[in-house]
Amino acid sequence: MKDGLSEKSIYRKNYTVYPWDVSQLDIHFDIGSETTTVRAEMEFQLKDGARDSQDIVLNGSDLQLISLSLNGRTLSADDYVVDGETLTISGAPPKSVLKTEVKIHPANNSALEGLYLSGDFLLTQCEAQGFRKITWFPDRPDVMAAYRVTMEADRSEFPVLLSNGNRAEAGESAGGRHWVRWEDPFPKPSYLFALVAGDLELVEEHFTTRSGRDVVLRIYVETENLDRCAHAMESLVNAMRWDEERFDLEYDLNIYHIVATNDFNMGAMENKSLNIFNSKYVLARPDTATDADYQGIEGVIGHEYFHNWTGNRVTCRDWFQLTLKEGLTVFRDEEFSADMQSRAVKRIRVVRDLRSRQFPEDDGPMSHPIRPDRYVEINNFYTSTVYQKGAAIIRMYHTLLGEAGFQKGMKLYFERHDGHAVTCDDFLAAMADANGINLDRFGRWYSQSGTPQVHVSDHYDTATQTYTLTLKQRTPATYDQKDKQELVIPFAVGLLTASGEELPLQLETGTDIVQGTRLLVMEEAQQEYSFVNIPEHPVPSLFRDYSAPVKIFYDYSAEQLATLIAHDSDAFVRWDAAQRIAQNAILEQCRRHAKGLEMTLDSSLFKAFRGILSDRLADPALLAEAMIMPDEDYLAEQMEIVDVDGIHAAREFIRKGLANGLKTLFVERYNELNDGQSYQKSSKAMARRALKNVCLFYLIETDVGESLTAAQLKSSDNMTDTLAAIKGLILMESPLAVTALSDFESKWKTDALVMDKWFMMQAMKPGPGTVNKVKELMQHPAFSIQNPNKVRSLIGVFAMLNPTGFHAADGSGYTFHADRVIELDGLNPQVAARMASAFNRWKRYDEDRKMLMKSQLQRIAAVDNLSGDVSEIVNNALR
Ligand code: 7ML
Ligand code: ZN
Repeated sequence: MKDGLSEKSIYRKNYTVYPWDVSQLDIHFDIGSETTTVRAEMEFQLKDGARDSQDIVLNGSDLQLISLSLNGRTLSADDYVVDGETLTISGAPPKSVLKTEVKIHPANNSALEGLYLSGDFLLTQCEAQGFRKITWFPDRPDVMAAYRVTMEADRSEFPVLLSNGNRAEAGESAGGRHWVRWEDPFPKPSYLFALVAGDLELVEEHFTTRSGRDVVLRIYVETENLDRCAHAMESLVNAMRWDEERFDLEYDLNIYHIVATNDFNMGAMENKSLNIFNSKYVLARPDTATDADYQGIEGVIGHEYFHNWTGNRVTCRDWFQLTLKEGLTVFRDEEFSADMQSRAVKRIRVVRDLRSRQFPEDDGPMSHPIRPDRYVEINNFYTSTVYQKGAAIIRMYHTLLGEAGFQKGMKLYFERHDGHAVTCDDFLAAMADANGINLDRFGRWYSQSGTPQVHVSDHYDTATQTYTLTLKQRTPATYDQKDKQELVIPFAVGLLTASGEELPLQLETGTDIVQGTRLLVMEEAQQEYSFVNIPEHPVPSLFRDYSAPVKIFYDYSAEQLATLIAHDSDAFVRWDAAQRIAQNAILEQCRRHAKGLEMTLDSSLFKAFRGILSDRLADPALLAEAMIMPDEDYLAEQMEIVDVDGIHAAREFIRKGLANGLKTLFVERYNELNDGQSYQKSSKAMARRALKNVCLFYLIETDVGESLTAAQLKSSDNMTDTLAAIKGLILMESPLAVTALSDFESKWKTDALVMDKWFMMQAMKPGPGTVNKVKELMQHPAFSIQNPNKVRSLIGVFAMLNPTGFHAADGSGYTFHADRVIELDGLNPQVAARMASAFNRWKRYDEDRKMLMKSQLQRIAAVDNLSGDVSEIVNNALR
């Protein structure tokens, strides 16, 4: 291939065992921001008692080598070969001790991988391959060693010195310096190593595990953030208790540290006993963080904690197995959130996220199975597919086996593999063996990319009172894979009468009768299910609880959807029915808009909204979800050729029509929920705010919008209401938006996380003019292109959440964005690659936009010394 991706690719099929065991790593850090000296001593032992000498291959990147010695002998330049990122020492004896010394330069590390500087403190990020930027080492997850870490630094500059495991020893050294030694009793792969050095403060709590172990929990932050840690701490305690109760898993050390940083490429990192978090997922106070932020913190704190068993105690053999730990841990954090908040609301949010992020990814140039077959840059595979679809696949085991069967599988998985680096096949085998079933065909989910389509048709036979559902599955070809196989698809179904009563389900082929939901398991391309004793043509309630990550096709009538919304017992199905009505209505108006016809309002959508707005029994959070219209990107996915402006116009038209047509109901509900009570953190209060702000989002289209919004802004005592109000004013193009934004700015200008929201609100404003605003905001003192959160809030939000801005017809959004990708590539390739993926769907637009996007992709691809990260994304997109 001309783009060079093939030669640079690493293939899953080429995995080989590392020939050495590395039992012990003793590592010494002489800490300084400009230069840190790293001395390492490691014991190499040939596997299986092999007697012949062998090469030792190590990984390293950007290291200044000072010295290298093997078994006490200093090596000279002709004793080893450095080739790119590997160093090979040939013919090492079966038992060898290697000593290395390197210098690294944290303050110059803008890629935020390895050891780097954040504010005044130093920290590390090693997953996936950052350890090689710290020292020469076999930097691969199947090499697990016991770490002893000694850190030495100036006491006043770096009073806090942290690493994994237990604090073993500490002392003073000359010249105002001090040192601390940490020992981690659990052997671990290098990607779980972490170190933090700086002047941080902490909040502390204790947790007693079920077996009576006292664990000290500490959250380290910069001084000004000490009053924003309470929610994270509470979430951690809840996560620890939940994992004991639901998964029978207990924490295994006496110490658990979390450190928050403003400079982080990802969400957080599960380093053994020293989690490092993007501050966005730790810090919260009612006036600085929204309800979504609070829920995000709970989920991510849970996620990193749950990795201690699913990821750390049992880790991945190689990076192709990433979903082994990530899919499983996302499943666990989803379940944790579901148990802590509302299960139904959590499920709906997960499905929305999967559909609007993972489905397009799987249908685009980066399509890959949850266990990929090849990669150029592993950092590009921390994807929605590996995480979210991976979790959906774990959820299917759970659906097929039930909670008890699933837990039996987990138990066997830990019995077999605790302390080891294993594969997805090992997980599947544990689930199968523990339950005495064969899951071989289910295993295809690991190797097949693309979103399966399930087409459902039905037939009712009045004479025999039999109702037959015919399911056909088909996975369309993807960029990476032409031929597709049949998958195992759990299909949870219920049948309703026209008036909404649930029918007892008896299959023609069996005698048992199920009241409610029946779980069927589809395995073939086409399958028929006949239900007997069905008195009328029923309304099918399909894929209850979204029982498989597939696209569902069934030609529902408006009446059937109305029945489901009003009566179905399954919250996902009710929500999905409402989404279908909204989607049909918007796409229909979009077609009229394209033909130059006047847009009209759909009566079934009106009816559905009237019902939702009059419902005083359902959870307000669920009602809110039902009224949130499908987002513009999701709607774009439903079109042959994306009509950016048409989708926007149609969506706005419908919002305005509903708002004005049902104004009285919206106002009534809004006023009811806007009860003047002071802020509370409870999920009930969050649910009420969610519904209130969805009502407001409609009401801004009416003549009372501005006054309601202004009043809400004035009286708000929390960030959720404040942000909803300012966003409303911006969307209304109210003159009040200008003062609201500048008041917000003066109040929060020195607060990094809150300013992210300020950038985000402005980057999201629809329309072709926003690109100029974004350019201007890049000059703002609170913006920095070096900070990933800032880049995501301003540039990322503009490119990915503002379709009418990014896709401005003159191409100005594209040019601007490509400039940013190129600029970022020189600083932080990981973040640059994420940004570059905004162009991935270019082939789905009209000819003009296609050409404009393509030429920007080509311009990026032609940059000298382009990183492998960005090169993989843009060359894939151009293929
Ligand atoms: C997913 C993470 C990474 C990358 C965190 C980095 C992690 C790798 C790390 C769900 C919830 C919170 C964070 C993440 C996420 C992309 C996403 N091991 O723990 O998976
Ligand atoms: Zn994770």
